[in-house]
Amino acid sequence: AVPVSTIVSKSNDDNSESNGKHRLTDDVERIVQEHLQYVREDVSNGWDLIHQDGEMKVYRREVEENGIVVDPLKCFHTIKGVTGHEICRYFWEFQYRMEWETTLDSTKIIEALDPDTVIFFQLHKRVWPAAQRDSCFWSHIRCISHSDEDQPTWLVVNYTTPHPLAPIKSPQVRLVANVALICETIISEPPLDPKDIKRENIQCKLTYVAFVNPGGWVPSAALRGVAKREYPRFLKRFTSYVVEQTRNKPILF
Ligand code: H13
Repeated sequence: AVPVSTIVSKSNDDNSESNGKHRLTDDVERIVQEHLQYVREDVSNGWDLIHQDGEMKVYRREVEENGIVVDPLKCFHTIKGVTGHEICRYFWEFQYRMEWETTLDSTKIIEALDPDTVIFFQLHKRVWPAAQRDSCFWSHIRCISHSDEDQPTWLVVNYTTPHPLAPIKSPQVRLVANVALICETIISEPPLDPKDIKRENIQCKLTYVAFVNPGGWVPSAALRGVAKREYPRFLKRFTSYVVEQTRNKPILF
């Protein structure tokens, strides 16, 4: 694993000022708060269940903007033996990405804004009948604690942003995305001493939401077919990966 500090140059002009703010602090805050509101909204109205496999449920709403499919997606899953922090950590960290991502040709960090917020540039595999896509987005990880007794909520947000180190070079097409992974940890029959909690007593309740605009026209049916196949595949592969990786490691709360 390569530490972030060795692959990016930190502290640009408007980064990491003395108050701990950076040029995207307000955007990150706004989008995080939007996701925390949105995650509470249920899927009983207007959402189609497009995939179910055990605890995993994938819903989507069919939406087009100027003839382009931008279907919002909302997935729920429960994973035994891992915490929300572990799930979010493996999703956010650069060094694990290519081990679970099957839809990417490459990923790199082009800037670190603070210890919890980095900017990624990614090249996506050409999976649909159209040009290859790239993406450039800030990625932020956060822990929200509610009280001393309750387990905190962990979340990661990926949100498209422009960057001078990642200009759009035609004919390259850029994906526009607003994605969040939000996790809670459930502890069953908690022992008196928190140190005695075992993996068999924990599970993670995961919500994954995605708004992705393909950045240009793609045949609707093909795109919806790809999404219906790839999101469940991602959820299954990624969560199994985290279970495997953490199995014999101390629990990261
Ligand atoms: O969330 C996933 N991967 C993230 C880490 O690589 C990056 C993702 C993102 C995508 C695009 C732009 C910015 C960020 O958050 C897992 C993604 C699984 C993708 C399944 C493929 C769906 C195909 C639908 C394509 C719609 C255009």
